[in-house]
Amino acid sequence: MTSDIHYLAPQILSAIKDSKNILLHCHLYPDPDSIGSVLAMTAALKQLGKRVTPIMGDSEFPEYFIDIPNKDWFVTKNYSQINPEDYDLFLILDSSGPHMVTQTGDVVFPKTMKTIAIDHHRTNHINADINLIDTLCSSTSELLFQLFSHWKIKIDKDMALQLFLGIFADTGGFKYMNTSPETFRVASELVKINSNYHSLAYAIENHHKALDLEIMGLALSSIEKYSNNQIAFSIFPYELIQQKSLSRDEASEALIPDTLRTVTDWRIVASLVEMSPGEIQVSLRTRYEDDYDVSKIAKAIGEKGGGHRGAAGTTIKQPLDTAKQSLLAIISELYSEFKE
Ligand SMILES: [Mn+2]
Repeated sequence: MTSDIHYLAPQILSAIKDSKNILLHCHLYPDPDSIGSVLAMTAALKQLGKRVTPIMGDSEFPEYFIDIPNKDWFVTKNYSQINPEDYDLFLILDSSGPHMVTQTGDVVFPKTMKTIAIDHHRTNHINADINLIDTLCSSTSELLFQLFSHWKIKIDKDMALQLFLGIFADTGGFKYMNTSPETFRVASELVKINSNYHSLAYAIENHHKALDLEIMGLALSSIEKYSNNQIAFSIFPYELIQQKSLSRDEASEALIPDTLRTVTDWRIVASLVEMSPGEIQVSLRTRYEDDYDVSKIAKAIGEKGGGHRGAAGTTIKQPLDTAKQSLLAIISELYSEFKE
């Protein structure tokens, strides 16, 4: 789905101009695209003379990104901790569904609050009042660059850095398939405004704690292979989380799908972490995006599943062994070559 930015940019701008109090949020486990797009949009709205509140959302601000400018603009609250009725406009950035607004409670949008979704996920199902969903865009940050051009917003040094790093992170440093000539053009424009991105770009890709490596090691030593070694899962049971007294954030280091994807023989890989008994977080990858679409697998199996052809995630509410079997069953149902 591609919505027409030429048609929607003026509509979104007039909704902004008509509003008095605007809400922004970061999604769960916010990445540089979530944080960068929210901070750059906050700056743009300030330029337009608007009152805007960016809330941090469900997760804490990631330590590796602490040097990003204006991070103190965030209000450390999630959607359940604010009163949505205080706002007349909610710009929902980089979030494919209500579960990315908050997972701490039901997501209800009051009638008095207009909603606008601005996103690049193919699985977006927010159904806001206005939906600018450009699935050909690498990132929400790239989409905001275009939106700001339509609105004739001046992109300052801080905004340029925020948007560049959002693009950098969502394209895996311009390696993923979502990187287009337009992505490079936008990145080039941003780097002309602020070329001082190197240390933060390095920090995005390299910010482990010693404990992270230990957890990854445990996940790596748990790999199970199926369908003639074409499918591989790493399995991290809740027992290990208890044994090591890991927080949810620490346990999420056991999600190692990108490491699994480095193995050329493995066509589809998944990392399973049992966050609590019967709650399995699943992260899926394929390096063969022409042949497989892991977002289809994620959508078919779990709650709140979604993502991209090469990378997707979901949560399965089943016991660990059942979840594993269901995942294998869905994969072979969608791709008959894996039937054993
Ligand atoms: Mn994104």
